[in-house]
Amino acid sequence: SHPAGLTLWLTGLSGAGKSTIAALAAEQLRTQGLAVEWLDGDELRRHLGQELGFSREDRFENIRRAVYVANLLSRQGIITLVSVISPYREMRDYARMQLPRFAEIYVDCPLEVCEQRDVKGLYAKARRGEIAAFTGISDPYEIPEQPELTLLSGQQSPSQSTALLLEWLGAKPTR
Ligand code: GGZ
Repeated sequence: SHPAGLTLWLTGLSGAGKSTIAALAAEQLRTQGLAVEWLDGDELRRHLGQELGFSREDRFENIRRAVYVANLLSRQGIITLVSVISPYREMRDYARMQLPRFAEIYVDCPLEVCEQRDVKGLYAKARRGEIAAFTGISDPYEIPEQPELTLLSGQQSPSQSTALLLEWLGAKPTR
């Protein structure tokens, strides 16, 4: 089936590899001549959510905005990758309900691995109590119950995860 207008919703912990996989997938899909956009949590917050923090309410508002933009893109037939923690089932179900074509991709990396990698030093800060309500440490992450696809990013490289995502998409994997 053709992936036009599909929203690929990448959910998972901070440091699980959502952004890296989304970036690689976007690049490869573009190479195949497909129209692709990528909405990243960090970027969304910088441009459309400067006032938002990480309370449950603010996270929901962040997701609501992401869904709004993804919807506009989807209506134009654009494949949209969305990489946001989206820690609550309710918000992912909201996205699923709002978007015409939706796939929940669980970027599954054990907390211990994310914390060991700690690319941005956020886990260390969270452990020291310098970041309140940090997902996985002092704030919940509700594991997806029936994702369309799970990528085991704790035990495989970002390019392996991306290849599996593209294979699942039925797109011709490129290297
Ligand atoms: C979780 C936080 C927090 C807290 C800052 N909890 O890995 P990153 O650093 O670069 O991306 C994370 C990003 C999370 O934004 P999202 O928009 O994806 O979250 S949500 O879907 O819940 O709205 C992380 C950083 O912001 N960050 N403080 N307290 N992640």
